[in-house]
Amino acid sequence: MRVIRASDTDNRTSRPRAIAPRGFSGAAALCVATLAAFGVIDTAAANTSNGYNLPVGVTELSKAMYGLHMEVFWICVGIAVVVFGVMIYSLVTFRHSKGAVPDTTMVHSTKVEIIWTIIPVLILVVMAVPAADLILKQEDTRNSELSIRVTGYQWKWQYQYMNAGEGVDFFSTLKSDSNFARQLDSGIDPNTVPNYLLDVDKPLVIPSGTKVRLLLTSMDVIHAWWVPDFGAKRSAIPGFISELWFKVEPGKEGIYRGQCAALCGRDHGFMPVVVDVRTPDDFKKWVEEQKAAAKQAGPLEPGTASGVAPATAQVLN
Ligand SMILES: [Cu+2]
Repeated sequence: MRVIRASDTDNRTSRPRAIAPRGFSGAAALCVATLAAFGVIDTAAANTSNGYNLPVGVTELSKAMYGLHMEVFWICVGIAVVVFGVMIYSLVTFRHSKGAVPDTTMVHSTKVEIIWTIIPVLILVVMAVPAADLILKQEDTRNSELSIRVTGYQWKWQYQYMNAGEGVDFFSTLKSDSNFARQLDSGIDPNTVPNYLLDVDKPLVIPSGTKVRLLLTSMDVIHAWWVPDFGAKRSAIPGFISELWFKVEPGKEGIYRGQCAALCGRDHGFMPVVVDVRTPDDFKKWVEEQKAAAKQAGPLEPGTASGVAPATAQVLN
């Protein structure tokens, strides 16, 4: 049985996509991961994670998160090298077959206990200070230039613009080609569907170089809005409004993809997030187009979002 929602219209943008190709071969991905881990290549331009590490992303926050993550990673590597180094050296050098005799003088040593307490505390402090600083930065939604209310539904997103985009209001649902291919016995090979389950009929459009604040809530169950390349992930909880902000660097315009990150029911895997980042001028034009289209469509019934057909479903056998 196939269900086609009336809002499943094809709204494919002809703009170039910044996403890395899917179906990356294992060896190539491993090379990229290795090179990226050592900072030899800049994976930020590729839009997605290489599958082995966090994506560097395209926002100030995502880059700071990546930096902190790598800092902690290298501290862990350092600890592992020291601990395993001492362990392996001791096992080899002082092995029984070489006539080693257990040292009975170090059964208890206050000096050693103080040292092995202070060193881990210092390491934790070294990691906690930048982590706390970054958390505070993440929560600081002051001076945002564009606010958008994001409401999660089973299983789609609604975007309602404020500030410069006031009046723009639409739903974003799984794109029809993915929706057809996902149906049981559809006969469609998902590998032939571009951006399978990661594409929508109408993406969220935002300007680059602008501090965008999302006000997240939900109309039914807990959802989570997540775009890895923005370093942005937050729960959308019914009855609550949570905030999230990001600022995409100028020059990083393109399509960015994410998913609902909270298990929100049967079709949890079918409510992707797609963000189309445009230059501020292109964004202004887009807002004007949306407003003109809404005007042309005439007054809306209360509670209906503009730019979207009524949420009726047509059932095909
Ligand atoms: Cu969800």
